[in-house]
Amino acid sequence: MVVVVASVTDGVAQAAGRVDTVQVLAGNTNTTFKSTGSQAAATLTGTVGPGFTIVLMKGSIKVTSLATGTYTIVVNDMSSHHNFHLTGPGFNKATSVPNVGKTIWTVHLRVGTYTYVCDPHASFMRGSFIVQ
Ligand SMILES: [Cu+2]
Repeated sequence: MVVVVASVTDGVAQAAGRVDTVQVLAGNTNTTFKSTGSQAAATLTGTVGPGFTIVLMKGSIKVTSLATGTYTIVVNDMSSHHNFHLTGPGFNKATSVPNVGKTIWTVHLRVGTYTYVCDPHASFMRGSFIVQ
């Protein structure tokens, strides 16, 4: 398992754990993580609620860009009024709105744009990231 704890400060990436490549592009807003196929899937964490917030993180960093590959996504649905719905090339899964709790997905990310929303509030509870 790859455990990544990374922070980016003034363009300097600091990582603890086994990281094959940490590539920092244009400061702290465009960070690409890459892991090799011989390792277990890296873990992303999606969180929706309890308020009107939805986010996908890798460690302490909001995901904006990822390398292709297999990832484990742990979704924490913390509200019976929201859900977490991820769509993109080859993937379309959602948690239910009334249910709360943890859901784990395995996703094979392909080149393209992935978007996550809360379906009842998709106009403003949303985010996206690119896979390249
Ligand atoms: Cu919502």
